[in-house]
Amino acid sequence: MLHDVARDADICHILGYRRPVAFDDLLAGDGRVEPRDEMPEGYRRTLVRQIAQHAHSEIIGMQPEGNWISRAPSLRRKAILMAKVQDEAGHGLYLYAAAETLGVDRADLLDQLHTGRQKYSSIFNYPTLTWADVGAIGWLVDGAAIVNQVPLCRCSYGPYARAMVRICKEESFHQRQGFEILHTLSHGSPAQQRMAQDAVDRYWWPALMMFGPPDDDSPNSAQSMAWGIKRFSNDDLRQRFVDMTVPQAQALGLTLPDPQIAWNEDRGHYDFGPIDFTELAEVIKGNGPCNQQRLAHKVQAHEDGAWVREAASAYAAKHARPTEGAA
Ligand code: FAQ
Repeated sequence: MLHDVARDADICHILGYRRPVAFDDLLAGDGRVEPRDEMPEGYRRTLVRQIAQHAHSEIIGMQPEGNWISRAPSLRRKAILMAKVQDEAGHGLYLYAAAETLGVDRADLLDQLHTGRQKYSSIFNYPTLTWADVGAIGWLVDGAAIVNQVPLCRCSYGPYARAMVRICKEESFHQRQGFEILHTLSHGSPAQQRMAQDAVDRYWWPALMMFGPPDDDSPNSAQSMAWGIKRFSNDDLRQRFVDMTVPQAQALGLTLPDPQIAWNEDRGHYDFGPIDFTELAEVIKGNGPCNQQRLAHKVQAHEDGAWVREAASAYAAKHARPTEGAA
């Protein structure tokens, strides 16, 4: 019965109309909440917070890899990296559009990012020191992003869930290109092997922190899971990422910088060592190695792009369709 409610709701959405369905019934039937549905204010605010943070991450996340576009080791690598960085911009745009369906203004979200009132993912506050870091970001950071984001394709909020479907397909390509870069380096000269290992050594722990604080310390998780925004807890997703990544590291011939990683037959999972969550807290507070640089660069790019926004607005006004009754 509840599943019928959900299926009807989805069919109505596809046909472009929607019978009102009570919020609790939609959630109970695993249906999708759509922008015009009534929703609790806390649900709306939580979505705006998460989607905006996610959008900001995609946009700021262009910087560490963008840093290597001009220095990619071949034309092929350069073309692939440019396409990837462009994909991240696209992801940011889908996500800002999804946030706008909740009645917020994109300019306001950007202002909140630029003034430090909204967050972006901690991982983008680490520097990309060598070409191998581009591989490590693709393999580990996009790998972690996929594990976190595939369940978001089933998020209870329709526009966010639908945006995630395409984003996840693209992240999957990104993850493979990172793996391929590291595979090439780890099967190359001793210097290339060292470069690949060093990148993995530096990115492993920050990648694990991307999943957020431990469940006991995660103020938003319980409510977000009850609302069907998050489908799995931070720790469950982190474990899933470790389980997926350990065999891939073996295939690459690289070592993960954690001597405590070991298969636990009883749990059916890999054990791993303690994460230094004080580092995550410091990076979130703004004290990571690149926080200031990332934000300053973003603000500067926004200011430099003012003329583009003005030109686009002037063009739109000039070509606006006349409204009914206008001369
Ligand atoms: N960094 O109660 P929770 C990408 C904050 S992937 C910074 O557990 P929640 C792809 C959290 O906001 C990266 N802040 O929070 C790419 C909250 O603060 P608030 C982006 C963090 O929301 C690849 C507080 O700590 N992905 O961009 C972090 O339930 C390569 C308490 O935490 C997403 O955003 C962190 N790591 O769970 C692009 C995915 N962790 O707002 C370019 C969607 C926690 O209460 C290149 N988001 N915080 O003041 C999510 O799944 C969730 O928001 C979590 C956090 C899991 C990140």
